[in-house]
Amino acid sequence: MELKDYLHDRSALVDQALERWLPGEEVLPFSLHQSMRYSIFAGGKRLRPILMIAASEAVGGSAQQVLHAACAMEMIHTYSLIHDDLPAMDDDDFRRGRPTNHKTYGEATAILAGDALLTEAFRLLADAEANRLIEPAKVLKVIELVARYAGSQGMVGGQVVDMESEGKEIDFPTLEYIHTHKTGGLILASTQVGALLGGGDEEQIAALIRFGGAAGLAFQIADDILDIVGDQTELGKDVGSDQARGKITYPGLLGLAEARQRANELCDIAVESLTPLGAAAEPLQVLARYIVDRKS
Ligand code: GRG
Repeated sequence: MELKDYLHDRSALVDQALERWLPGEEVLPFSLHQSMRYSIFAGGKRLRPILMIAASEAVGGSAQQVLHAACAMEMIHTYSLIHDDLPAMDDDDFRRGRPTNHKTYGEATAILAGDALLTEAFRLLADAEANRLIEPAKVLKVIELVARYAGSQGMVGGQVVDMESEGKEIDFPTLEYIHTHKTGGLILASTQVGALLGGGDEEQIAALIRFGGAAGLAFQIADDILDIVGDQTELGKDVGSDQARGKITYPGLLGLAEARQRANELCDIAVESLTPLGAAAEPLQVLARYIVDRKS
């Protein structure tokens, strides 16, 4: 399987669907929809929706079965990036290779664009037309799952512990809590929802939960490493920001070599967990490697 083609084809599908589901710039209020679209179409990797599609395909489902949920996940991810970049949080000037949302539209509109993306995501997860072939109980389960992984005991919770830990000595369990919640949550949600909506059985869903957990943590360790050794232009955002903010990271606690080793071990765990899925899970194997080897 050629990773470049796979990423290109699946992200084109996601982009077309986002284009269809997000209100256009000509819809009132213009500035809000421009701001939402500015960040959504700024060239993100679409990793979470692609993982969701790959998880669905790995259990014998299709991309079409999960496309609305995949777009919802990208909207939630993009809202988190817009809010994370705000002056009250990381105060970043660049994201996805362009000025951050608040630098372009102002702080108030950026806050509201994030709010609207989060709300629109849940509208889409509940959309009657998008869910017409899915049993109502499964639709509710997906909504509940995504809310849990994104909320106070998921991504938002991880962000709060991350903020409160800045400039402090934190222990390994706290660091792992931050990583698995702040970043790992949406990645795990993506593979779990992909497995559910793709029609996976219990064993297949359990395999994709294990995969998502390991891949999510590996993703954040790789992100910590890129913040030290990555290229600012390739990344499309500032580097060195973790150290500047006094954030404890995997390489900060373990050193670069051991952090790399841990990311590779997690990648192996993720790949091993795919065994029950057979050849249909090949794209997920390749994606797990990409998560730790990526340059952006
Ligand atoms: C503000 C509620 C709230 C949460 C913020 C995820 C998060 C929590 C903040 C993002 C800060 C950050 C840079 C975390 C590192 C991991 C991460 C999510 C990186 C960006 O994800 P990519 O690399 O980005 O998938 P693209 O732009 O490719 O989609």
